Amino acid sequence: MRTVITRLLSISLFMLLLFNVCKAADEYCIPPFLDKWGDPYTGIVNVKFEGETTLDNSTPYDDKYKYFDELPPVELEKGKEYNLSITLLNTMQQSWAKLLQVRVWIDWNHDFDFDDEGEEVITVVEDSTNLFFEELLKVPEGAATGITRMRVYEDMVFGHIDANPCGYINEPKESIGHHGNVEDYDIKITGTGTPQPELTLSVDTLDFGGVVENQSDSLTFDISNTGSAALEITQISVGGTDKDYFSIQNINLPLTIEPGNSETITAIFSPTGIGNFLAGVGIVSNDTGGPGIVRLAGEGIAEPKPELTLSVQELDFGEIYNDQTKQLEFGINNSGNDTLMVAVLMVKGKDANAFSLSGFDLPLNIEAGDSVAIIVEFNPVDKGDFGAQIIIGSNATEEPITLVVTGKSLGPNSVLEDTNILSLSLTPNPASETINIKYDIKEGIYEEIHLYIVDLSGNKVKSLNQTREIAGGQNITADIMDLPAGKYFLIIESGGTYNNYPLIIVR
Ligand SMILES: [Ca+2]
Ligand SMILES: [Ca+2]
Repeated sequence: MRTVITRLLSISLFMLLLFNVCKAADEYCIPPFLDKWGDPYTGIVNVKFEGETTLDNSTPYDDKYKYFDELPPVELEKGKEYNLSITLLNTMQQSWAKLLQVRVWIDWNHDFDFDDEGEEVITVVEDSTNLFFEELLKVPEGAATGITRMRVYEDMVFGHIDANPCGYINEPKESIGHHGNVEDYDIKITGTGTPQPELTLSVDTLDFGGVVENQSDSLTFDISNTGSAALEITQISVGGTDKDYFSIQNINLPLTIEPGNSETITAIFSPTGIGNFLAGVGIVSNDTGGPGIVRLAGEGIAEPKPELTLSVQELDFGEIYNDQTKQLEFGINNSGNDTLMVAVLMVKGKDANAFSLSGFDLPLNIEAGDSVAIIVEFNPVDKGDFGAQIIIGSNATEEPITLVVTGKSLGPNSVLEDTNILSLSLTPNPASETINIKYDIKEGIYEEIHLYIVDLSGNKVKSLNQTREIAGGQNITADIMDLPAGKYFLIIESGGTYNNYPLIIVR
């Protein structure tokens, strides 16, 4: 491991050295003059730069490329303006040969090239027969202090494409200025520049996330002045497609922020609809870098509320006997987007005692999208029709809602009117395969007992037993598979009296 680290370290050091060597070797490109191409028909005969010190250099027109490093550098102060003039000579008399082009580059950031923004300070191309050019040049506030380079270029227009500082664009092998002249000068940049304000924002985007429709939320951001002069803010405004959903808390303008200080701005999102909304805050100031912009994003969402729905419109238990119970279920569903809280769940009405509810505790909380099954039991104590209402009180509705429950009792499963029979039970009922009949006969009865099944029209559909029984308990099991589903009566006949017992057959 140590070896690897040492090797890595060595490589790093080597790269660092190489980098420094390369850096030390940095110098400006020399325009690739090809002497065999053309004669210097035109050229620069004077360059005058009136800086804090003045350059006034007269030269032959035909000196092609020359770096005048023996001359003292022209001193320029950051932020100031200076006049630069160039005088040319053209030995050609033909009209086509009189058109001249001039470019001047200054390596303001001193990175040994002339390619950075603002470094081509003079551009005159194609339409000039002038032999004298001058321009007032402003030294950028951000220029690097120290010695740097200016390159002055001149050539005939005709037959030559646009130049760059190191050759012709797209044709690097062609000599730059091969009917003209290129001159390099040293420039010395001094000064601290004019203090400038600089607007810096604490965020690019304020994302409000979800805000309930017709409610508001606010977020803040800071405008800081990271420059060296007072920042004057003249306008803060909201723009963009959804600007109506956003606003800025009132602030007095113009607003001055001293260097190093900041101001907190409050943005407000007030969705009056549902959906995603985008806008932006634009901040206009004396920072020349353009307005500051903070993007605004937010989503209008529906107000959270529970919504109660029932799985059934009503509950009908149908028909059962008194000594039976029957259970049915219904579901309470929450189809809303907030928790449903059921505080009241009870049976009311004249027959409330015949019904009971189970399967829950109160208060019953049902999360959004969930449902709970409620068990309702019907246990009638008398023959007849029963009706009641299940009352459901919750935070979903102003008034409790009701669910109607009904059921019918066919009466006791075994009631004996025949004085010869003490008791009878018929199970199961409803039945599907077999029925079991138990009955007791009084002491001293010698009548024949007939048991049979009739349909609703009174037709005998099945005979079960016909015997003269002795007193005591009797037990008959009968197959009813051959009878279709429906309502029947079990008839027990004894001594000329008949008793009917409802029988329901289900399939
Ligand atoms: Ca010259
Ligand atoms: Ca540069």
